[in-house]
Amino acid sequence: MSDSLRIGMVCYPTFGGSGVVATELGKALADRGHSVHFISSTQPARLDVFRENLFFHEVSMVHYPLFEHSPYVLALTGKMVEVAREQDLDLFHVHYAIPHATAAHLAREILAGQGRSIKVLTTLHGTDITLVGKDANYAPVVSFAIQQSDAVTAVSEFLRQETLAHFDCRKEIEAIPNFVDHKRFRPYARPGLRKRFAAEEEKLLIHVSNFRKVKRTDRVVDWFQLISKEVPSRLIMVGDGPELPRTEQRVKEWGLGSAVHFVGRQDMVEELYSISNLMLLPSETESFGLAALEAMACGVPVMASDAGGLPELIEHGSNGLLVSEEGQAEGIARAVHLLSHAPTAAAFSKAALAASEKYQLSEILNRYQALYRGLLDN
Ligand code: GMT
Repeated sequence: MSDSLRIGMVCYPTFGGSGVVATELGKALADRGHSVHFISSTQPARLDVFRENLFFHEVSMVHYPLFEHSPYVLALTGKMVEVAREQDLDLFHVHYAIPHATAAHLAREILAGQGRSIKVLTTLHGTDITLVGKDANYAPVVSFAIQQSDAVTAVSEFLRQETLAHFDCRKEIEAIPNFVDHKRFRPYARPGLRKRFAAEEEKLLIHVSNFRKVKRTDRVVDWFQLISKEVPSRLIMVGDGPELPRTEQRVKEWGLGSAVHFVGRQDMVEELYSISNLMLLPSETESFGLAALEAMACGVPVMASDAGGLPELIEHGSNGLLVSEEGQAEGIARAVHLLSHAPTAAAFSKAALAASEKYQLSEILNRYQALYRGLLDN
C-alpha cells in the first residue's frame, strides 16, 4: 500500500455540520498528500477545489416524468462507482448514514462484481441516528448499512451509545470527536465590527445553526428575551433554514425588534463569535455541537441544553452552562450573572478556549488516518 491514499469523501454539501466536518477533514488529508475526491450533489460550502489533491465530482440527477421523486441514492451510487474506477479509489468515507452508507454498500457490491475491492467507512453524525434514522421506514436500512460498512465511527460517545441502543448494528463503533481549526477559530475581533451590532454597554449574544426544528430557534429568542430584561443586550442570529419565519415571528411577538439581528448564512462566522459574549444553543438534541466548539475556540462560552453529546464538550459552571428542561429559570439566572460579572465572564471565556484545545485537527486526523490504514491492511 502506498503512503498516500485515494479517498472518496461523500457528504451533504450544505452548511450543516456533517458537511463541514467532511470538508475540513478532506482539506487536511489533501494537505498531507492524500488524494481526496468529494462526491456530492453540489460543491460543499467550505471546499476549495483549487487546493492541491482536492477534487469535486458532482452527482447529476436524472429527471424522468415517471418519477415523482428522483432516486438520488441511485445517481449517487453510479457516480461513486464511476469515480472509484476512474480514480482507482482505496476507500469511501461517507458522512451521515442516510443515504450515503447505503449508496456506499451498493457501489462496493457493483465494484466487487467488476473485480475491484474498496473499503467503506461510515461516520454517523447525529440525526441520521437520533431522529430521522429512527423512522420506521429508514431504521432497518440504516441498521443494514451500518452492518455492511467496514468500519463505523460516531462523533461522540453519546452517539455511539445511541446507535448501539437503537439499531441492530452488530458492529464495533469508534467514537472520534469533531475538531476545530484553531488557526481560523480564535479570538480575533475585527476593529469596528462589534459597534455595528451593539452599543459599548450592551452584551452581545449569538446563535448559529441551520434553523431546523431540532435547533429550537424559538427558544433562543425566549432565552434572549429573559436575559435582555436583566442585562442590556443584543442577539445575532446566523444561518438560515425552515424555522426562520417562525423565529422572526417570535421576535415580533416579544417586541424585540431591533435588538435581534438576522444576518443569514455567513462564511466569516469566527469574526461574529469573536465579538460575542455568549452563545445560545437550546437544541432538542445535539450529537456533538460543532458550532459550540467553534464558538468556544473563539473564547465564547455556550449556554446549551443538557442534551446529547453537549455535556462531553461543555462543563457546566466552568466553561459554559448546561440547561435541563426543568432548570430553565436557573439557567437564565446563571447567564445573567455571567454576563454582568466581568471576572466570571473572563474565567468562563478562558476555560472555553482551553476546553476547545482538546479538539485539535491534527490529532483527529491521525485517528482517521490510522483507521483508513487499518482497513486497508486487512
Ligand atoms: O445530524 C444532523 O442534524 C445533521 C448534522 C449536520 O449535517 O448538520 O449535524 C450533526 O452533525 C454535526 C457534525 O458532526 C454535529 O456537530 C451536530 O451536533 C449534529 N446535529 C445534531 O445532532 C442535531
